Amino acid sequence: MNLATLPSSTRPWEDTQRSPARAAAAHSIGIVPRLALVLVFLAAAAATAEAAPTRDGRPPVAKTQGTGLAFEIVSDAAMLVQCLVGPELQVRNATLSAADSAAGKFTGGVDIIGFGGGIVLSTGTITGALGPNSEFGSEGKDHARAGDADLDQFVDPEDTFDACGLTFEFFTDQPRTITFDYVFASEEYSEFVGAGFDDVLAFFLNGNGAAQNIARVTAPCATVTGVPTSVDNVNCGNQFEPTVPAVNCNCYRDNEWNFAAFPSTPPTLDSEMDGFTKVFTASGTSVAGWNTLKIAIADAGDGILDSNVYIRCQSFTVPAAPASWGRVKAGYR
Ligand SMILES: [Ca+2]
Ligand SMILES: [Ca+2]
Ligand SMILES: [Ca+2]
Ligand SMILES: [Ca+2]
Repeated sequence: MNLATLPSSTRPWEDTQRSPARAAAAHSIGIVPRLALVLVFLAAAAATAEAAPTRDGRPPVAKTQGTGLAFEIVSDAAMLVQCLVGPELQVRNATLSAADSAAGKFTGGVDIIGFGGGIVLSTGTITGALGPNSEFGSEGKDHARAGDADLDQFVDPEDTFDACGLTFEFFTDQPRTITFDYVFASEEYSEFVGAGFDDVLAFFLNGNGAAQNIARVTAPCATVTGVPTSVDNVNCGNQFEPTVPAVNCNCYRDNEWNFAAFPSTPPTLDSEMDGFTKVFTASGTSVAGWNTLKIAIADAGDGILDSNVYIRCQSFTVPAAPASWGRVKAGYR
């Protein structure tokens, strides 16, 4: 099947203009047509490359904890926060809003995530990222959970789904620069780049507006820095639609099946996730006293094709503060 022959109504990636009209057109196809779109991709892959992965008629791929990534589901918000900030920083009032399998800790990430260990929040299940990459469009897990009102502003007029959020307060004696390291990954890569299904990540520091979101594309990206971190803002284009321009490609690590080759060639990172950002450092300025940080991620437009955020444990630091505040333990580098 030639994807270029599909009617335009099933080719939301056709419209490459980053405009509300494009987003509306893409979102308007809804979840059922979108599932059909995934099946179209799979059918096309099967027709053009026998070695390509398919969900139909293919034996399950064994995925084992610990051969690469290893995950531990954690539902205790305070435990997640302590992993993130370490013992020196004062924290309180940690809360977690997540599906049962959507939050936890990981190890073994040096060659995959970009750092050894940390916490992970997912719009699906955290173990869904275990390798190898068996599908270029794994549906992941639709928890049929609500989204997050604070994240909805980024996908207006559509909604978010399967939101996963960790919120806590931390203390600084005076306004301080706070930083932490993270990686965003998604199964939306690359076939839904520019298609309007831009899963949402935000780190809200002391507020819930767009200006308080410090989950942004930062150095070493050379093209568009400072924009919110998302599929559409960090990618090397859309493999199935060459007219979709790459954005911040130098900060993207592709892990997608390559259908330009015949037979298709598998990705190299030992994870189901089809694409990752490089390691970014979130940065913001605190206020004197107690501060609130809300870490949140959600599916956009529907609940499938999950995204994850990985945050390096012990990386939450206050660089100008006394040396005893915040430090990166060697095991999490
Ligand atoms: Ca994909
Ligand atoms: Ca989901
Ligand atoms: Ca995949
Ligand atoms: Ca999604």
